[in-house]
Amino acid sequence: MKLYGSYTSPFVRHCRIALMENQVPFEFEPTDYSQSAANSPTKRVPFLRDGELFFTDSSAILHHVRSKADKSFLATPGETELYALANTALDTAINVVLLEKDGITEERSAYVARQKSRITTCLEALNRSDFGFEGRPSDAQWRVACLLAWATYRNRFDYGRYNELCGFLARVQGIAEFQETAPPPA
Ligand SMILES: N[C@@H](CCC(=O)N[C@@H](CS)C(=O)NCC(=O)O)C(=O)O
Repeated sequence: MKLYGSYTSPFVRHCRIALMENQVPFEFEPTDYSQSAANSPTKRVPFLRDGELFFTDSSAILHHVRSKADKSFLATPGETELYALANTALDTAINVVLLEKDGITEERSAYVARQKSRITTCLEALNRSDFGFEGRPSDAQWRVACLLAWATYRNRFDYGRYNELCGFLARVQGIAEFQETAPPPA
């Protein structure tokens, strides 16, 4: 099994965490923009090859990895909702970064302003969620952890006022797989 990605992508990080948690042996292939454009129809990372199987999105990869270990992926509608909220915030935040790199800021684009406001409302909703876990975080909780750690790493939105989120992240920081998949110093 080969996972293609970067050490800085939060989507890739979540997949690496799941592979480590479930002790699924895999090779990691560092993949840049031009390689992802050439090798995946989404032109994004992660993507994963497992024999004849090919997955082009972290959610499909996670589902595959959990299934291989006889574990469920997003077991309840509530977990799916939490995962979707975190995923929307993450996808939106990355979109804003990439547009800003091209000079398209909220001052120039009403849609970028809407995207930024979407991140805030998603964080508010996430902060009202339940972050209790025993043993291992769920995939929805892992996605939230990857989102928050990415925001810190890339110096993006400030979530310091969201106590539930901060408390949860502090607890997750102690887990070996989260520490081992931390992005390299910027
Ligand atoms: N929905 C995708 C999102 C993946 C994604 O946005 N990856 C970013 C890196 S963090 C990427 O490759 N972006 C390149 C681009 O947008 O062209 C997933 O869950 O795998």
